[in-house]
Amino acid sequence: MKVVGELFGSGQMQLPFVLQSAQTMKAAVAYLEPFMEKSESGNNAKGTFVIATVKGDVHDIGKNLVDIILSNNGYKVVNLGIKQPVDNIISAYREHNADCIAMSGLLVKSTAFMKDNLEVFNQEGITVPVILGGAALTSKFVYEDCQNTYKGRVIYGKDAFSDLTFMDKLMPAKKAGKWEDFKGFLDEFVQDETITTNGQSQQSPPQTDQPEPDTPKVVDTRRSEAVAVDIERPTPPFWGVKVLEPVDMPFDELFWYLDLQALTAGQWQFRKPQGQPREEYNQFLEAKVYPILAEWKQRIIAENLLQPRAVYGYFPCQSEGNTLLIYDPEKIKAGEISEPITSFEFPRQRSGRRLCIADFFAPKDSGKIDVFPMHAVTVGQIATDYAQKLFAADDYTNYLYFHGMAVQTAEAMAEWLHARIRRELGFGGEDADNIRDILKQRYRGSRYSFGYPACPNMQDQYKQLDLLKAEVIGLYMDESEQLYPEQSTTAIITYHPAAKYFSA
Ligand code: B12
Repeated sequence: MKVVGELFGSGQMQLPFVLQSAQTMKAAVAYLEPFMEKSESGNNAKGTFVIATVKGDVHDIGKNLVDIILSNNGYKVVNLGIKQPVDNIISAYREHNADCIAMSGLLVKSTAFMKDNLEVFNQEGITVPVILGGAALTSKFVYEDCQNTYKGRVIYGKDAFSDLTFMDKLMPAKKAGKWEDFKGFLDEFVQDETITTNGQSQQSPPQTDQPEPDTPKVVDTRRSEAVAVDIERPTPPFWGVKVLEPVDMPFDELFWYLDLQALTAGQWQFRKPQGQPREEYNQFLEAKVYPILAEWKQRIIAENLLQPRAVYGYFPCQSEGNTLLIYDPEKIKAGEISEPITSFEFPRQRSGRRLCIADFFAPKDSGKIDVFPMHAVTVGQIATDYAQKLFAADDYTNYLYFHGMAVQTAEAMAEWLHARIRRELGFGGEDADNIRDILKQRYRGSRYSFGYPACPNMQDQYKQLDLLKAEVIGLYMDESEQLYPEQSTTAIITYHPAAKYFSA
């Protein structure tokens, strides 16, 4: 495993093969254990590591990969699971006398919980190093905000091997008296002075006690000139919502929309090693990776491992400044205009084209009623249940493969349904004829999801799910803004030709 780790670190071995080795190692150890002396099989771990996904967050693949790598490299890993309140983390730390605490989380909200937890660690007198990992974290946030909060040391867990690199350095340093909880590695202390002693980074902006000048915030609500108002507004095939069951969404159609790059390089982490010619990498994909994909597509269908369900709909709307007013679809059907039943407010870019999602729809003063399509898709609770089963059975490589298939099929469903909506609105003819270009948004309009830069307000998703009546397909958002089932995603859609991804 040490050699495997080194090969992975230097980019010569890819994650699925690392997991295969770990799996083999685990099986071998399980076989040998009955023949080993107690002391050998028991407490001779290199160190103890407590890991948890923080409160409100259900994502466990990142954390579980860390667990697999560390436990198969000789560490004792106490894996607490998902949605862990700080008290549980602290009790486990105390009970196991851990050398390090690790916290994982996928969502921006989780990063705030991580910071809160660090404050509690301070109050509780905990000083051991804390590793923070997960998609929404940045090293800047960890080494500035989090380090300024925590009195001990924090480490940014960029990938599942950062923890191993750190632990392999920490444990010998502790033994040699070259680690201090407040200072970190003593032999690096001098160079590292900028972010040590009091935990204050000198690279962070200087702290002042001056209060911010109290300037009222003026919200810019003027329409963007880059977005044409006088375009034809389509008529939807129906107003209100429609439910789609597995039979409406054949897998061969859904799989056509799979983003192969995101699946193979992103989820499965079959990345092109540095220096390898593209040609050679493509051959590797053809020979090794695509057969795995073909096998999983077949298994998912044959064993019914994903249960796609979706809900989508068309809502009457008009824009007013940065706000999109939503009208009652039932009233529109009856030819009546009512007061808005709800509204969404979107941020506007501060400079450049000053884009705002509201601008893509007919303004109220045009007198026209426009159409606001939305959807919500899921591959079902079975995706989480089956992934957990594979992890529990130490079937690590298949765990990674299946989890990747499940999340990317959820994404593919979102693409598929967006394409259906374009067709139903009469814009299907503008679609690119191949998936690569479709994924580059070579079609009319755009699909946005709450939580992404153009519409970051996750709270709006409660209203969206209400309008869609998403509970009909068992899809909901809990109080910590997590969608259930886990592998689900929602979208708001605009057909306006000027609509593409942007950051507001
Ligand atoms: C695939 C994906 C999805 C999939 C699957 C998500 C899932 N269940 O795993 C689907 C399509 C379902 C999805 C849905 C949504 N997503 Co999404 N998604 C992603 C994406 C592209 C990749 C996540 C992933 O699976 N990575 C692979 C795993 C293996 O990586 P990982 O968990 O990060 O773990 C690795 C490292 O982070 C690290 N690590 C993790 N933990 C730890 C801990 C330690 C100690 C260490 C050392 C290392 C470590 O090691 C791991 C291995 O390398 C990210 C963006 C990104 N590039 O990361 C957005 C992202 C997470 N999603 C985002 C959003 C907004 C959403 C939605 C809210 C969108 C919507 N409105 O529908 C929903 C929410 C779903 C829910 N259940 O609540 C945002 C979250 C930001 C936010 N605002 O909170 C992100 C960050 C995208 C963005 N805006 O940039 N998403």
